[in-house]
Amino acid sequence: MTKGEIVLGCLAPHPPHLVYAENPDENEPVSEGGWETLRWGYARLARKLKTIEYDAVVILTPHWQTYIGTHFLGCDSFKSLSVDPIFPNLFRYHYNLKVDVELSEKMCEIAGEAGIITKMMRNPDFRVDYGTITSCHLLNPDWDKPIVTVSSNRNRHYYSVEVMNEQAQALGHACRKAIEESGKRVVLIASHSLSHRHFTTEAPLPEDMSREHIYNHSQYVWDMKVIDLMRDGKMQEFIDLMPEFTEQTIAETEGGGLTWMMAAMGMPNYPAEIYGYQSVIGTGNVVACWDPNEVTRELVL
Ligand code: 2X7
Ligand code: FE2
Repeated sequence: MTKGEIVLGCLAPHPPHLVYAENPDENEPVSEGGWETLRWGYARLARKLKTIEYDAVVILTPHWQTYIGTHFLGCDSFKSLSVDPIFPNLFRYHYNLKVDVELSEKMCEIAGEAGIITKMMRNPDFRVDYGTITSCHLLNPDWDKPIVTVSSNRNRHYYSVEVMNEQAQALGHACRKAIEESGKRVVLIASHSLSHRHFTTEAPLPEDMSREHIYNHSQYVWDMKVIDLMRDGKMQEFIDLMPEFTEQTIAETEGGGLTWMMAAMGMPNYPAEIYGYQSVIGTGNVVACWDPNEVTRELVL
């Protein structure tokens, strides 16, 4: 069997606002648009994804939070209505997704062998989190590839960002080994924003773009600093700065997604492709990807 590989890694933020703004058939609420800089960036990355051959998507999301170990989706499919607990006015999405259980089990097994506490989620009525649904919808609205969701263990809350950063790297190494042994071509997704201070009141019309702006200037400066590190291929430096960045901007990196993905990809030292940056209710969001293939890697923005 040929060795499996990670063919792309995407940093894909999941504000439900972006799906709401797209008005897909699956989502009940209707909008007048909004957040185009991010949505158009996503559309461009989704087009790139269509040109890549891959078997499955593996996504780590901070909205599936587990307190004992790391969990992996473990049923062939999940179908339900996902209602965002904070924004039910924006996100009531009918999903029906397929899971690559074989790959999921392999990651669970190899992470377990590495000493990580793991569990397969075998409840067919489990409600898949909106981070998975939003990032996967925006990157592949056709939903024609199986996915695996990996939960976010709450190391950051039990211990510290430093412990999260170490544990997420161990999980990344285990997932890479599992992917290689699986023989599959896999796209990874880290589903989260950067800086994460957000508004506490909603504009009367959520998509009123005259009300949208970053929460404060220091959040913006931090976001630009870490995006520059991505552009410059300095991901080890970013991961080393992760505790400081995460503490100071209350960043959603706290769930471990980016650290996990970078470790799985061998800590890229080549430039990330940047597709767009914009705030959503004050949070900082970048759509970016790491393409290990030099031939297809582009300078996008
Ligand atoms: O979960 C989110 C998020 N991460 C960012 C912005 C808005 C809402 O939900
Ligand atoms: Fe979130």
